[in-house]
Amino acid sequence: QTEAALAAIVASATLDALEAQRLETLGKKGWVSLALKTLGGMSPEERTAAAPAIQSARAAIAEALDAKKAALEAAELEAALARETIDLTLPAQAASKGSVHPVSQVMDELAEIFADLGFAVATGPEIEDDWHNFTALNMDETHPARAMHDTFYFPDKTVEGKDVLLRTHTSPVQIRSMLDQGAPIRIIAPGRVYRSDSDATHTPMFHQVEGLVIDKDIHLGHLKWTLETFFKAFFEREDITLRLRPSYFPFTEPSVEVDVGYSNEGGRRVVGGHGDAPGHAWMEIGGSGMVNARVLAFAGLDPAEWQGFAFGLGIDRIAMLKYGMNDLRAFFDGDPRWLAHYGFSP
Ligand code: FA5
Repeated sequence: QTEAALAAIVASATLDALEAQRLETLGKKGWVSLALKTLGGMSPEERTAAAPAIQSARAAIAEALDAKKAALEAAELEAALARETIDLTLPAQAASKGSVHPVSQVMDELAEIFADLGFAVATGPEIEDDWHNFTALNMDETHPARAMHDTFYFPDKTVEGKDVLLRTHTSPVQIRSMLDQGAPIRIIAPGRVYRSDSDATHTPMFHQVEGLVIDKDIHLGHLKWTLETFFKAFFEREDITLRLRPSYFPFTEPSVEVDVGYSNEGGRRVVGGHGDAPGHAWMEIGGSGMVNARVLAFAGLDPAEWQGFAFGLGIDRIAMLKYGMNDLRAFFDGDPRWLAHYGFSP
């Protein structure tokens, strides 16, 4: 029986066939294992007589199984290597890599510049409630400015009795920051905002960066210095000129719109110089002002003790200015040729 088993092992052509042989001999119910078990029930004399034959059969079979297994595995490896030969002369497939999007690039840059000025980055939810997006910013239910925001509402959805919407600006982060951390505050809040609006200079999703400074004795001069210092660093030019134009926002008083001087060079807008100088003009890039006392009160701060300024800039607009792009919608087409044209390829 041992001879037959050894022959069958040697004849096994595959690892599966070999495993079947192992089960038949040394497996739990294999005949060798069963024979070994019978030794326990024998008298000492019988055992001395029978044991050596069974032990040597077991050893011979185990050895044969090991040797055949090694041989079969080696053969399998050889076959696999032969099958998987790589033809190094074939041309490689071109792999295209992604790159950082201009908007992300600008967000990183502005966070870095404001970090140097001592500003931390704050965030808030893109799905906002009516109270943070409007009411606490001094726009109650009947305020006409609400209509100007072209808001995307979630129909039939309320949270704690408040309507739910996609935030129309980053200003609700002002409220959240004041409520969360109290004063003093020095933060920027870059992020996505949504309005149902679309043409060459408006897209339904765009990006803003909010700025908020709350402290004692803060005035408009601090706002102008902060924005000027930021734009000089961002556009890497010393001749940046800002114009603060009187305006109206319910959440700031006084309110100013921020324009930056630029010139047209070969159809491309180049930031720099005084907007009233020959060949120059002003471009609006955002809103700002001193935080309205009513907003401070909504956010739990005493207006007699604290005041501050806030601004909200269109990130897509400043990215267009920096890279000389002219159609805002192209930002969101994801066309790698457009990105490569403006130098955004790896
Ligand atoms: C606001 O959103 C105010 N929250 C800004 C603010 C913050 C004022 C803090 C005072 C204090 P406005 O709607 O003007 O304001 O938008 C600000 C900027 O976002 C605009 O100047 C423009 O650069 C950009 N912007 C507005 N709508 C769009 C749009 N549809 N697509 C791209 N950019 C836009």
